[in-house]
Amino acid sequence: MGTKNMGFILGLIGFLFLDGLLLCMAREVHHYDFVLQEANFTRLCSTKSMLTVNGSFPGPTIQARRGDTVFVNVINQGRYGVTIHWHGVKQPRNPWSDGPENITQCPIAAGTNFTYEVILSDEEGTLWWHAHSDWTRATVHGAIIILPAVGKTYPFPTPYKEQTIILGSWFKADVMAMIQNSIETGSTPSNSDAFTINGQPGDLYECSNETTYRLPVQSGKTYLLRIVNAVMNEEQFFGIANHSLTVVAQDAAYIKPINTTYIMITPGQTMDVLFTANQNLNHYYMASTPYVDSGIRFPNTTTTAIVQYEGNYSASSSPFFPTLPSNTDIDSAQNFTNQIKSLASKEHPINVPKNISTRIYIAVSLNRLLCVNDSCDTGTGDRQAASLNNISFATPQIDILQAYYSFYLVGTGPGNYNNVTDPLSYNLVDPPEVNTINLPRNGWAAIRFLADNPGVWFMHCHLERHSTWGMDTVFIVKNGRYSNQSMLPRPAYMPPCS
Ligand SMILES: [Cu+2]
Repeated sequence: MGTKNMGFILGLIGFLFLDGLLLCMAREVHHYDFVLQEANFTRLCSTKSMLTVNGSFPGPTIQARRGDTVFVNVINQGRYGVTIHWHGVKQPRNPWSDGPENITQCPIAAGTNFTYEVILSDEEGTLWWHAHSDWTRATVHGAIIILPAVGKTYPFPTPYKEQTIILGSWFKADVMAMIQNSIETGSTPSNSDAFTINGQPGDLYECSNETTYRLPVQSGKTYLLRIVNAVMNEEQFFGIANHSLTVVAQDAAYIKPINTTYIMITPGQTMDVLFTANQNLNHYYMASTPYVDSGIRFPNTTTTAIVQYEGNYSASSSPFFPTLPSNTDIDSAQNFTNQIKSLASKEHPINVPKNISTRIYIAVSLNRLLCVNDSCDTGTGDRQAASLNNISFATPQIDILQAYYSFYLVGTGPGNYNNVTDPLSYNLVDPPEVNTINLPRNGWAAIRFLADNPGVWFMHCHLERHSTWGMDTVFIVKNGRYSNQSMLPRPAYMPPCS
């Protein structure tokens, strides 16, 4: 090898070393204060007091870069104990800050505070945070934006602007009182009164058209929407009139771009979506409406916001409306979901387990439980329940520790799972890496993950109603052989359990 070549290689090593050094130095630490406080909000002609973070609904956005650490000091000035969960943050070796109530910690009591250490690792894109105590997440949630590391770019053309779009549920009643009553009486929790986009129901609901969320756009520019489904109980179809969407990420992992006129997004999921303002100067609705694959009664309403072109023109008297699949259109939902594949590029590789050491079969179902001694007033003598392998989870009064996992969705299909033929169709090349999936009714899904994060972690249905009824379990992952495979030490202070 000539000296010239050698010099080049040495230079390369130096460069790589420097690059690594710069990356280490670039990992930032961020601090946020989250004050849990009651605040008055008026929607649908009625006013209520509800729990918020910093008085806003949706709550504040956390912004960081890949690999950063975020400290969030939660100061509880509300009336009851609450915890906060960082949905989709893997928290390597740090289950202590994951958040689900009585799973990894006891509630942060009213009048006390607790600081979460949110450790980002390979997540990139959009995630979200939400309260994880009963149904508090209805009003206590917000986005987590994770930008590429310093010096890195998106694996798609840089958008002109970005906007977070949070889909939510609005209940006129006090959500905590409603769910307490429903648990005590065995009755089915009330349906929401509206869906919201960035906290506003939009033009199709009473008393709402003055406050409809509006997104100003410049003709010819491309926008990135970071869409979070924070709805309590319903999957959603979402679209923008006359504009096609390009989905580029899901659950803070990049995917192969999907061009579509609508998305189907499940509660808990996030999707990053590009659209270009390439239509005539006018006003266009973006809309979100439930997708329901069972025969149950659901709130059949639609929330809207307005994409509003800038410039001098007179807009149509009513904005154009998107064409979305019908609320029970299973094929459209599955067609969309089946298109999602990991980007699986050199920059963003995947690591789907190929050799499986433990197989776990879980049957997910809705059930009826007998009420003992007339303990409920459902009129039928039994109450609604939900289960995994026919066991309804009962949340303990002490904390079981939890850590966060994402997993690969390697297969899904209708009917009963066949453990001989169905694995033949698994996608082990570019399965999406997700933290929440849509499980088709009367169907199955196969997921794979490497149990490399010690702790106890909560696996549950993100339809709040089902989770309340017991469609939950915990996985316990033991420490590995070495200290770097073991849980970090317990923080000096954890909220006491009593
Ligand atoms: Cu969640």
